[in-house]
Amino acid sequence: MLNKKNPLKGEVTIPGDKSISHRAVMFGALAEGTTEVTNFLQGADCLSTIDCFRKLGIEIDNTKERILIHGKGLHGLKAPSCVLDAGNSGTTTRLISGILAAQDFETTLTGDASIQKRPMRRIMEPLSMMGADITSVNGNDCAPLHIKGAPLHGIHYHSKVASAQVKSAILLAGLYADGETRVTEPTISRNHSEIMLRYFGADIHTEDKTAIIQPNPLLHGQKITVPGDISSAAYFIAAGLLVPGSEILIKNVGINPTRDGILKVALSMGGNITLLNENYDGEPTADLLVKSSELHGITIEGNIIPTLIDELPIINIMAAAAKGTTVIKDAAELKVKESNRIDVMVENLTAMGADITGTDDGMIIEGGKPLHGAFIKTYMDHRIAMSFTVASLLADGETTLEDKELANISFPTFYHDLEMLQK
Ligand code: SPQ
Repeated sequence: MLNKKNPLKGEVTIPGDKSISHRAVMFGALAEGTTEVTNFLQGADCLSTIDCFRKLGIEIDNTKERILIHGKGLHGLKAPSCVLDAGNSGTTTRLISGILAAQDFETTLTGDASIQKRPMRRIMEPLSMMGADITSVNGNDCAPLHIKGAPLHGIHYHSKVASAQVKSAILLAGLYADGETRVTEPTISRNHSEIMLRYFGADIHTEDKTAIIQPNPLLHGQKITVPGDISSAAYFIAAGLLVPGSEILIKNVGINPTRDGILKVALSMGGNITLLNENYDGEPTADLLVKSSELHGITIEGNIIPTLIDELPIINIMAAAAKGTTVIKDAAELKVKESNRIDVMVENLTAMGADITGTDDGMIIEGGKPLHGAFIKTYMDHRIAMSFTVASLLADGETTLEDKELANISFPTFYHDLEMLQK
C-alpha cells in the first residue's frame, strides 16, 4: 500500500472515458460497417460490454491499440446462447436493456453481487411503458432481468432522476420505436449518448432538459477517439492539490460540461488548476495543470450534482483535508451506486479520524481533522478504493484497502500511474 507523502510531479495521460467507451461499443454494434475506437478504456466494466455484444453475435477485435467493432445494423443482433453478464457495470446493464427490449429474441441479463442490488425499476418502468416485456427474475426490481423483445412505441418520459443511464436506455429503445421518443430530466445528466448517436447518424436533438430521438435511422460505423476520463483524472486532481509540493500535468482529459463539476468545485475550494490546450472539436478536452493548494470547504448542491456524481467520494476526501465545512446536498443518488456511497464514505472517513455526518441526500464534513491510517472496507466499489488510496497519502500510519484490485473496473493503471507521479 502506498503510504508516502512524496509530492506528485510530472505528466500523466489517463485512460479513456468509461461512459464514452461503453457507448462506442454499443452504438458501433448497431451501426452498419466497422467502427474503430482508439484510447478505449480496457477496464473490466467496458470489457463486460464487449463480452455481451460478442455473445449477441457482434465480431469485435480488441488489439489494445484499437477496437474494431463490426456492426451489423439495428436489426443484426443474434439471440445469445447463454446469460449475458454485465459484471459490475450499471451502464452495461441499463443501456443494453433498452436495446434488448426491442429484439426478436429473449435474453437474461445479470451481473455481480453489487449489480444484483442496484435498482432496475427506473429502466423497467419506462421501457414497459414503451411496450417492453422486462421482468426481474427474483421479483426484487434488480438483476437478473429477463427481457423478451417486443414492438415498442415512442413515449415522452419525464424521469424523476437525472440519470444518463435511464435516459440512454430509453433513447436506445427509441431507435426501434414506432414514433418519436422524448426523455425529460429534472436536471441534465451526462450527454455522451446524444453526442455520439448524432455522430453515428441518428436523428436526435435536445430542447432544454429534453432529448428527442426519431426511430429507425441508418447508423454508420465511425472512427472514435475516446478522451481521457475526467472521473479517473479526479483522483490525480485531488492528490495534486492535497499533497504539498505537487505539480502535475494531466493530459487530454474530457471536459464535457455535463461532466466537469469536479473542476468547478476544485476551483471554488481554492484549487490551483489551469486548463491548457483546450479543444472543442467533438467531445471537448484539455490538459489540466494542477498545483498543490490550501483548500477550503464549500456547499455543493443543485444542478451541479449530476456533473460530478461519480467524483463525490474523492470530493469527500478533499473536503476532509480542507479548512472549514463542506456541505453536500441533493445527492441521494449516491445511495444506489456500486455501494451506498454516503454510508461507505461516512464509515471509512470516520475510521480515518475525519469528522463527517451522513444526511438523507449527502454529507456534512468538518474539514481539517488529522487523518490516520485505517482498514478501508471497499464494498465492491472501485471509486471507494481509489478515493481512499488518495486519502492514505495524507494520513499518518498505514492504510489498508480490503480490495485494491477494484481499480481495474475503471482505471487499470491507477496504482502504477500514481507511483510514477511520486517517483
Ligand atoms: O456503470 P456504473 O456502474 O453505474 O458506474 C458509475 C461509476 O461510478 O463509475 C456509477 F456508479 O458511473 C455511472 C454514473 O454514475 C456511469 C453513467 C453512464 O455512463 O451513463 C452514468 C451515471 O449513472 P446514472 O445512474 O446517474 O445514470
